[in-house]
Amino acid sequence: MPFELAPLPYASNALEPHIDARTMEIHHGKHHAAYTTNLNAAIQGGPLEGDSIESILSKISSAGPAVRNNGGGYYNHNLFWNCMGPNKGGTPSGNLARAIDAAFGSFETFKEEFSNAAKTRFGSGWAWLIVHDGKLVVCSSPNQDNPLMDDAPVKGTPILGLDVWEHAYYLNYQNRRPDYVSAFWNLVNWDFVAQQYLLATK
Ligand code: MN3
Repeated sequence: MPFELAPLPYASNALEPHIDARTMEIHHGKHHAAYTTNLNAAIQGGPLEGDSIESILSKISSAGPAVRNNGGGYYNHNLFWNCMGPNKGGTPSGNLARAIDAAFGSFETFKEEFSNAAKTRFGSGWAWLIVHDGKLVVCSSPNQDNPLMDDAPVKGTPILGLDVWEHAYYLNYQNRRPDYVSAFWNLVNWDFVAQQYLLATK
């Protein structure tokens, strides 16, 4: 079964005014679609065909750049769309909130650390909140790399991701990545992130 592009979990204009509909349409319908198509082409007929995306990423060091870039792009955007939603934002609750306090001291400190990771990632890449050995860690990665890759400098299971490629924000924010990062906090679907935290710590 080839990988398929899942529809966005909300309308393309649902994240306005924080992320505009045109950006979402191009980002999902062109960029994410291309990663999906190109991943399928890159693994077709090879030893990775039929593997789960997590399994492919866990042995990415022995795959070529087409599998790395498109496999990362496929996985990262699936997570990213689900990490956001209309009328979200606010703060996490329950076990996730306690884990954030334990790891960072407070939610505000966590937000600052994650925002800094997003703002200071040079060029194209991602900021992450991951579970590493049962603990929460903030990190970032270049290009479409992610912490599930076996050769990542910081490894773990991503539970929240923010795309800081220019294609994610340039139409609306141009060079103002910090404004886009600030706006992201109005969109975070903490229920989804809490589910991912539960799965990653089971
Ligand atoms: Mn992107």
